[in-house]
Amino acid sequence: MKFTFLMGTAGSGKSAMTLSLAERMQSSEVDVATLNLDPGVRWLPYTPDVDIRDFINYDRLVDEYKLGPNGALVASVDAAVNHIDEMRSELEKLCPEYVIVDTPGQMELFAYRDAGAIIARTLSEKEHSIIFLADSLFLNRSSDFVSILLLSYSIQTRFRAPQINCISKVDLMPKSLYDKGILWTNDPDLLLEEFIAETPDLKSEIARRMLEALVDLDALGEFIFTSSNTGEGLDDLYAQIQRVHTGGEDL
Ligand SMILES: Nc1nc2c(ncn2[C@@H]2O[C@H](COP(=O)(O)OP(=O)(O)OP(=O)(O)O)[C@@H](O)[C@H]2O)c(=O)[nH]1
Ligand SMILES: [Mg+2]
Repeated sequence: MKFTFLMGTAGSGKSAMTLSLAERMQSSEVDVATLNLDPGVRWLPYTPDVDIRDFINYDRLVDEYKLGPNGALVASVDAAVNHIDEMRSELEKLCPEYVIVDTPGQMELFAYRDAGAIIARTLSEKEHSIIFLADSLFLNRSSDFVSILLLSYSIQTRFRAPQINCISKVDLMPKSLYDKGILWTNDPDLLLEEFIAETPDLKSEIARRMLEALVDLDALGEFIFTSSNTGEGLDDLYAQIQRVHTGGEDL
């Protein structure tokens, strides 16, 4: 079983992508299972094959420990570590080739707490990749996009797994924004030029060094433009998943 974890900012389209990516892979006769790791979610656009909500009762944690919504999510994700074996054995019964994992809306709960990396590593027995979704609205300003690159790189440092970066919801982008996004993701010099022009208060030398470091760290290259609504980019995304899991890269 190979695991790919969908991560991204709140509302970036992780759950919608879980469904559309699973359907895309199934259409190529690939055996795929879905796993929901969001304990607090009320509604999902797909029916997960394995669901953290069957093991953790978010509402009970709220009532029993008088927790607020984020406190209960923190407690839920930490508690999920105790159910890794059960979730793995549920998945093993299905014996899929790939497991697509939907993660909690509040990305920092999963990404920046130890529990997230422990779950990813242990559940997958280290056969995991990350799909990082950046909402297309972050292409409106160069400074927004640079912030997203920093966020994407911070996920790489936390999980140390092969990572595929995607822009999500590209069907919502006007053509001019789409074209600009393609230029930025392919030409760091152009992005730097606009970033410096937009942020004259930042010292341009520091901005240049920051972007250069991101480029050297491979944080910029290869953003796949995707839409769960139209299916754009899903062929590329599937090809990348196959490449990172079978192409001999370190997992
Ligand atoms: N137009 C468009 N809307 C999308 C797309 N993907 C998701 N959405 C919409 O964006 C909203 C959020 O999508 P979700 O899939 O719930 O996003 P999420 O990242 O799972 O959200 P949280 O788990 O709450 O953080 C929903 O209204 C979706 O219908 C897309 O490709 N195109
Ligand atoms: Mg979701």
